[in-house]
Amino acid sequence: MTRQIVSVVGGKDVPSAGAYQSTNPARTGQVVADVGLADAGAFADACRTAKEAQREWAKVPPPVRGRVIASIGRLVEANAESLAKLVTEEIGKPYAEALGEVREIVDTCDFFLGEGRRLYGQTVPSEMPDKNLFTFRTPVGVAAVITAGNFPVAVPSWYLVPALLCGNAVVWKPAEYAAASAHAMYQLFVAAGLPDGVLNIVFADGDQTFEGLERALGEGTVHKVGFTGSSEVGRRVGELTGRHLQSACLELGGKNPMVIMPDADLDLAVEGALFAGFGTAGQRCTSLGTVIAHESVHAEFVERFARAVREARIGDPTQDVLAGPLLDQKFADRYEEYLTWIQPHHRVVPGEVGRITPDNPRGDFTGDGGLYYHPVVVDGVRATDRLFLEETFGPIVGVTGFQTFDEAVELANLPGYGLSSSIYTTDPKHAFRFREGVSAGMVSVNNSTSGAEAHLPFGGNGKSGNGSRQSGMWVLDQFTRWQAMNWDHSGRLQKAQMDVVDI
Ligand code: UN1
Repeated sequence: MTRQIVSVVGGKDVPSAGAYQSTNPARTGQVVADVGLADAGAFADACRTAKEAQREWAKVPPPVRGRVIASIGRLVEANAESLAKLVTEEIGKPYAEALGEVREIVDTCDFFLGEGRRLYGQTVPSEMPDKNLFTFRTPVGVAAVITAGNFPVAVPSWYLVPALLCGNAVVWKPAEYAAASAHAMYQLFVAAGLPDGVLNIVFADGDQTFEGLERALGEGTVHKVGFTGSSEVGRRVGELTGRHLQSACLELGGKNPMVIMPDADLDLAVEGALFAGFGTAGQRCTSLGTVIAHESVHAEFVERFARAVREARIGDPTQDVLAGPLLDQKFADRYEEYLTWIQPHHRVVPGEVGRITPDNPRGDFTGDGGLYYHPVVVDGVRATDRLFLEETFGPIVGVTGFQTFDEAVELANLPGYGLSSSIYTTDPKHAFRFREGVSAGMVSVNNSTSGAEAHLPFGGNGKSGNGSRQSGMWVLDQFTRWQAMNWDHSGRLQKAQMDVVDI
């Protein structure tokens, strides 16, 4: 039965101004949910409601808020299989991965429930006698969180959990094509004991969201924006928030490089490249963009990589496969455009390109009518090629060669993104030099570019973000602001910088 879902603000369903259908990409045409869309006015109303609710929520002692986070974790854990099944149905993510994604919400809750009992401030020495200085973390207020659908539940939890723990209210705008998964997660969060209005979910298209956000920023009802999505939209979000003197936490695209040194374990590198390039059908922000292989191992690597790609299982995401279909029709359309970036000087391996259909099968798999694509390795990309310079979101990986280590680092940084990166080497010197030289916020050694753990700082530089970090204790700086307090008990006015104590 098709689910009917609408936005929920202050605990109440919001009347819809438009409609959208979220579909199963493994069986095109099968509707997963009828989604009612809100307009800009409803978005701005949600932010006003959130601001009201936030006042009371901020008064709840942080350890008590931590207990609510603990309940969220336990509820998500108890419902992990049904939530993961829904993620698989709605975006075609293989079930084992979807379950891992749900696990990541639980990990995030486990990490932050204890933060409710810490959320430390500091005592700081004063330059004057009989005076004490302190710092406190204060909530920012209302966070508008806008998320993509490739990680429809885990990545939103990176924002929602710390934001709520820190005493903020949230208006969450998930991707429409993953609306049912987001709505199911929202219901688990509120069932754990969040008061009405503290967490609100709004489904809206991009234009209405921008307009609503602009209104809310103008009215002073949004104080932080968390955004995960493309660099292009992230730039617009950053401009908008900046114009209103608010800040955004931006987690954007990547062109994540993998450097293969001559001393690398090639089988391990192939395994890492296969998972990073074609796991999640190449639709992670941390997916592998280009392999940069030393000339002495380049040909051998490509041969082994092509063999592994040929043997990889692509198909029904409810089964044990490396990858299922692309997320949604709009991603399939964009992916077909990336395929036009392939040039005559490129060598495409294993060979088949494009959508998997009865006319263009992959072995005996004919595509089941879903948005399945052949995984493509493009060897011989040049540093000036579009395929080398721009993010592609889907199952396509470029390969290029290098001679010196410095050249490899330069190539890794050239596209101007800086999210994830990886080096395969058995020499610690090269691993640490790579870390120093690469512009990425995340560096893997002998491991895939994707698959970061939930308690490390996650985020990028350059076109991948504005330097903000999600996850772990570092994200607290996004959802709290430091407040400084001084308390003078000398009984007289002591003037800083003027009443200097001499020794
Ligand atoms: C994303 O695609 O937006 O590190 C996030 C990873 C995952 C998160 C990806 N844990 O690959």
